[in-house]
Amino acid sequence: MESNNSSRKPLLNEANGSERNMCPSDSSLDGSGFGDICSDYVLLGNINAGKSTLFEHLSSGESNPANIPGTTVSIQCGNLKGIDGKIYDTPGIYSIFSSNEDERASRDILLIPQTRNRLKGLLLVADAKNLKRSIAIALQFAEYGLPMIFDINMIDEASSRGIEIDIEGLSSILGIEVCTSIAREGIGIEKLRSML
Ligand SMILES: Nc1nc2c(ncn2[C@@H]2O[C@H](COP(=O)(O)OP(=O)(O)O)[C@@H](O)[C@H]2O)c(=O)[nH]1
Ligand SMILES: [Mg+2]
Repeated sequence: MESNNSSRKPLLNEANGSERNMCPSDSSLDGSGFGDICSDYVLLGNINAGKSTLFEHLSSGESNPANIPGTTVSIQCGNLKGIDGKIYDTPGIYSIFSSNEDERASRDILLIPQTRNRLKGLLLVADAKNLKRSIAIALQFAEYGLPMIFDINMIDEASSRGIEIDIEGLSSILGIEVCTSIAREGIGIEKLRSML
């Protein structure tokens, strides 16, 4: 992947730009009563990318199911370890356009006022062996106008298959922060936590 094209327009820069569709100064508009505290993150990504494993590392104490109206899907919510705020673990998604209940829940959590008004950003979890699919999802979620962090997980499996990833190049092309992890071994977690 090229990394030296500084004139390239970042694909996702609007997601991390100044026009964030978040933290309304007057939360009474939707009656959520949460104020304008934006501290929470939603883990999103393909199935088996390592979201739940990361959730275990990033959260502390008990997790509880979040209530998403109109769905019986369980989305776990926990407190971020060492940081004020919460983190949500969502079901795997292939596309924001999918209509199955699991994938709808992963989208709807970004829309309902109770959660949306407190979101600081999205944590996209990618399987290093299937980056294209995860980048496609990141591009779709950019539509929500929320800041994103792109974590490339399973780099152990990718490197054992000879897959090399230009992290800086990808970060520059996407216009968002990119980090790597081996969630199963707890590697990369502190770096990721420092980015939240
Ligand atoms: N090799 C490897 N396996 C991982 C890594 N992270 C998670 N796993 C494993 O991948 C499987 C799916 O992980 P999970 O967290 O359930 O994925 P989710 O579907 O995105 O929530 C589990 O067996 C994890 O132990 C990693 O970085 N490397
Ligand atoms: Mg999971």
